[in-house]
Amino acid sequence: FRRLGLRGMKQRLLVVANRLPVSANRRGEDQWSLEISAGGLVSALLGVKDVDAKWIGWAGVNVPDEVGQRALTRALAEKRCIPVFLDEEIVHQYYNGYCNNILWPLFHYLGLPQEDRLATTRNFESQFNAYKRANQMFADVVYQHYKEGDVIWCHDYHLMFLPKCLKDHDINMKVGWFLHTPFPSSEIYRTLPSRSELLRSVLCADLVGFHTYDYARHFVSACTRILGLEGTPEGVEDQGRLTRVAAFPIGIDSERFKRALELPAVKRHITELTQRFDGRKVMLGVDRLDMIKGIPQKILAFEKFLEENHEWNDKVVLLQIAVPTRTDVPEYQKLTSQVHEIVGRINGRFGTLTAVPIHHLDRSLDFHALCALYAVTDVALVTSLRDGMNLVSYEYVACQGSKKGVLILSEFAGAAQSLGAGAILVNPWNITEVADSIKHALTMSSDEREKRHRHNYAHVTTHTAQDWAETFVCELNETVAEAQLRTRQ
Ligand code: ADQ
Repeated sequence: FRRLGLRGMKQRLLVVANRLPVSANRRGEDQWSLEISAGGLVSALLGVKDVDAKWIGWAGVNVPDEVGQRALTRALAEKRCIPVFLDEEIVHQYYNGYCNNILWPLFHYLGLPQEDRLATTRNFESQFNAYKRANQMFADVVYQHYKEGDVIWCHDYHLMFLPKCLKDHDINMKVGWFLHTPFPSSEIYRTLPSRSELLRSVLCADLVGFHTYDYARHFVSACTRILGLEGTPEGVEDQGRLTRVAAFPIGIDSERFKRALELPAVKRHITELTQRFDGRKVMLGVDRLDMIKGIPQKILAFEKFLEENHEWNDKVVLLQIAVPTRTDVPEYQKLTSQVHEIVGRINGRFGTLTAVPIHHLDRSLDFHALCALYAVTDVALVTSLRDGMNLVSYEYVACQGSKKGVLILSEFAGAAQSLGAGAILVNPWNITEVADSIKHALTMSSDEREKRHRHNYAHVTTHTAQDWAETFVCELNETVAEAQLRTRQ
């Protein structure tokens, strides 16, 4: 924390997110095994050093008994994590219901799931009440661990009600809230029945952050149009109190990826993969299996490319690695079947006895295998229909030291704002455009590849996760200090 002048005196930071960065598995009555879990926020905060940070969140398991809760709390303490225990009913209503069925699709411009539109409307109130109850449970755990001067950093759409709970408890708490998804246009946001209550709660924070300037602008417009408040270049003003609103684009710990490429295990993977795909160009997709990631659209675009460029049929392969998420939700189950069906059809159509054009894996890869894949592939295809930022695009660039692979990137990912000059930008809904971009990427001159890569590499290595977190926390401290000064004057 150079800029904070806090070297030697660590800033205490309470990071509050829906999920802790670990998966917990019960091995006995009072035995737990813990494993660090994949995900955007986890990857970003792993890169932050020099703060005394603790995580508060749900461990992702139902632990109804006190013996289990005490044992899990002890095990998590070693990883600097503090659990919030949520029972099955609240998880169903708050997490599956309000967060994943209502806020997630709405914030990504997907609307509500078609067939349960009416059911969702009917259940709305009970799910919103559960959401508020759950946020209050997170707040209760924060109160237990809070010390004066701590910075409390609330994350994401799961915890929009938390800033209000915290400030109602103690107005002097330093509270920041950051959204990892897009904040949609106010025309979309205003359809949400609980729109005003959520906005008012978020405005209780001292600092509100988004990945891009556009998301921040949408949020300020929502506050002016829905609440009638005044938007200023600094943020939103309500009766003399200013909530600072700004863009803080996230990054990755690029050094961690660069170091990994030097490890013998990763080098072994790279050699194996290079031999395995010798003579073929390799394209890569790495996504959570979520509708926002545009996986069916990406695969259809690849099919169109094969259809129109027969000379490439046995010279290119698409590796699509998709981590299953929210597997108990029917919409996601349908998406999985749809992807399998399209992949099967294309492999049947274009495959030969010895090779298939698409390798699709429904699973997570370990960090070493992922780095090796990023390093050996010629093209990365990131075709999200909407994405707050998209860290996969950053990770790919960080691992492309020598190959200078091409990034094809959706214009609807926040990353398009930072990597747009080096990537080929596409509208993921237009499969003809994506198919043409695949051809462009595969046939691009080495000079053009080098130039594009240089731009993106410079960005990814100088705008890191650590910078992101430092800037946010620094800005939060300054915002609070300025507000205190104004009150004294
Ligand atoms: P996510 O939607 O999870 O994050 P993303 O930013 O791409 O999306 O991060 C995914 C992370 O999971 C990456 O670090 C990636 O390496 C890892 N991952 C993905 N698939 C994997 C696989 N098959 N095997 C192993 N690891 C895998 C949310 C928002 C994003 C935003 C981030 C951070 O939706 O828009 O960029 O938070 O703010």
